Amino acid sequence: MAKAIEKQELTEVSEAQIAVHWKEEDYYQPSEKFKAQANMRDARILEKFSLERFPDCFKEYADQLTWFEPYRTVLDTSDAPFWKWFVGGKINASYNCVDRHLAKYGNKAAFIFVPEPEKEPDVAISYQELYARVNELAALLRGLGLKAGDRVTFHMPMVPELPITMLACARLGIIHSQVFGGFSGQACGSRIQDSGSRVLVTMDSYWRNGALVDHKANADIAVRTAKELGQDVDKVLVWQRYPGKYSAKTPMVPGRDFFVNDLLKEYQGKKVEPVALPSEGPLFLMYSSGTTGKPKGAQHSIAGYLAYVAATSKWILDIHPDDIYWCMADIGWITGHSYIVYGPLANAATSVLYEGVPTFPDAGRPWRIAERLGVNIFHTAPTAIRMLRKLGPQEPRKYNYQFKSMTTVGEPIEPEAWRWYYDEVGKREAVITDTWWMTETGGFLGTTVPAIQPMKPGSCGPGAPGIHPVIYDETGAEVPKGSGRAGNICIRNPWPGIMQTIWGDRDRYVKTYFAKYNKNPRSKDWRDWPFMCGDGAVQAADGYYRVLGRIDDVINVAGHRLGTKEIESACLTVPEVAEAAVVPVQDELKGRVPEVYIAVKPGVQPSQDVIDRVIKANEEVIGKIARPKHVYIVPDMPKTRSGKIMRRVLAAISNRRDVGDVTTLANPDVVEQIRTMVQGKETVTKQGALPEDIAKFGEVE
Ligand code: 6R9
Repeated sequence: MAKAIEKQELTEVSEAQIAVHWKEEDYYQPSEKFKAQANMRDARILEKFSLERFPDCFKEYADQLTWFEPYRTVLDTSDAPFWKWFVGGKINASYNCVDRHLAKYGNKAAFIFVPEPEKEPDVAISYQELYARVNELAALLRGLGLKAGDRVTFHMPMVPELPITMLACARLGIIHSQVFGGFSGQACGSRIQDSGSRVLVTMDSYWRNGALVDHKANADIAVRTAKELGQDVDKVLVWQRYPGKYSAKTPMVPGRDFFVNDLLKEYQGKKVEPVALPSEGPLFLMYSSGTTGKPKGAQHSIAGYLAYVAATSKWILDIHPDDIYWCMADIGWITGHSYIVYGPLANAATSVLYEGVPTFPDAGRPWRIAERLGVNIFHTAPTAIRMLRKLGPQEPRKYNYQFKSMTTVGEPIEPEAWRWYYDEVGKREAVITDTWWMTETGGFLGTTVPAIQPMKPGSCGPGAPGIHPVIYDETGAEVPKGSGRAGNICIRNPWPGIMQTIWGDRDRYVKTYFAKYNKNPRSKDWRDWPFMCGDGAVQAADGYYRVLGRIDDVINVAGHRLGTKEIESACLTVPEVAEAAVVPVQDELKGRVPEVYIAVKPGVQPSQDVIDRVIKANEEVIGKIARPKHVYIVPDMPKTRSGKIMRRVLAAISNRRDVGDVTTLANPDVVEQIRTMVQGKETVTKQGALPEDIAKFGEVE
């Protein structure tokens, strides 16, 4: 019986795989003006980075950095698939992002901090000042006994103290782990535990949508959660949003909590030599959602990572030292690490750091900032583009700024939103790079090289230089380009920015990213280890990829990955809940949002109170970002005869689609009950196939 069901599910998969049709979009060419000034104008770059030249082609990336000792081996594959890049070298990321720029760019702004309240002035931090502040903080951290290889967790908002703390850690080889400031204290606590951090760095408060948030409260929850999980935190270092003043209501815990600004008094003017660290030493951890509820810490290296983000910042984002570059992401996500801090700073750029919400106090805010600061490179996510378009479609016209280059990242962008970005925001002059990549990959995988390859709305483009994607079907056969068929996009070769491992879990690393398409687990040849990205994609005849979304149980909400297992276990913390299933729902602004189905325990009456507590549980365990759009209490979950919840059926219902054939389920009747509950008595089924990521949802276990 189980066999029959499996077979049926398999047939459905392949049908869904074929059902990807979209109109071919026209190309857009970069302007002559852009081409004339671009960092990368040499069309031979693609040939230079062909597979035949791999891995030596990446020497050019290593050349972007200043080395204390040169490396000996470009790529060491002896512990496949745990790749080691630029082995034998000694290097320091803080030195490469700060010290080496002092002679030429000391007085130039490294960061321009824009506070959310519009009446607060911008704060420019020169490379010289950044150097002083990073050194003092490194001295402080060293004074606390921290050293290379220790982990420190941050739960910081978007303020200059965040990159300063990152660079101070990097100076000493301390592995930083920044948890997105909008995540809850509990989410932070579980990441503290996983990384084994004994120190938490936070800030008392920050501005968000017009309110000063008491953020210190989250630190107390984080420390408590970590302790419950078995990890003690000895010290909480608290930055002050307004130095010298405490802006939170939550009391400081004596002996545990310290104001960084107080401690720093002892370290004024102190200098710390950047430690010469091995290339493959870890630089940071970035936690990301996967198919299980357990946090997954992507471990990134010093040299490979930094070389990769430095080179891609230069050639893809086209950052020159005299550009004013603004990436409106949060440093708490990989985009911010790579393309607000490390990549731009390695290129001696001026990087704008905005504290708040893009639409605060109105949809003209980003364009006012761009005009005032002379921003000429702009980088954001489709969600922000959609939001700004909806609230102020003509706002950009009112402001006198001019971008030369723009980027979109984080989720697929629909051609219509792309065109608004191009016409209105970029004023038909700026090039757009649609950069497709993920936490695990450190930097871009799919993108055009903007002066060389034309843009195509909705497609990220081909592989970035030296990145050789391939699409495999479920059986491991290559899906030919131009076939219109979707499959699992993988990268044939390693690249310097790839994560080193999942922190503390080598097996999970191999299983998650390689096991499916690796045929020989003992092989030391990189050709045997294609990297499975976790996305579905199609490749057009011209070689451009269109990324369809996640193929695993990860929901991409406004460009941020949320694990369904994490959401489901948050729901289960409400004692009345017996079972929970979460599915992605298409959303006009955020791309996807989670919708939750719960079954209550016997004897419990379904009530609004239970629903409210489920919503609250999600906000507490994960953060407001995980707030479900709806919570439905259902009489029973649709299940296979082996007892597996059919999330795909729920996803179809939530997305107003036909549920298909459910006769093989253990309880087919419940499907119609749930459908009526959600869609109403009349069938309101939408036309058209479900997007691939939703159609396939729930098939990976
Ligand atoms: C950088 C980042 C990764 C997931 C990824 C994919 C989606 C990212 C995209 C895109 C289509 C793009 N994604 N960029 N989808 N086009 N340009 O976002 O990292 O937070 O780990 O998310 O985001 O599904 O797998 P991360």
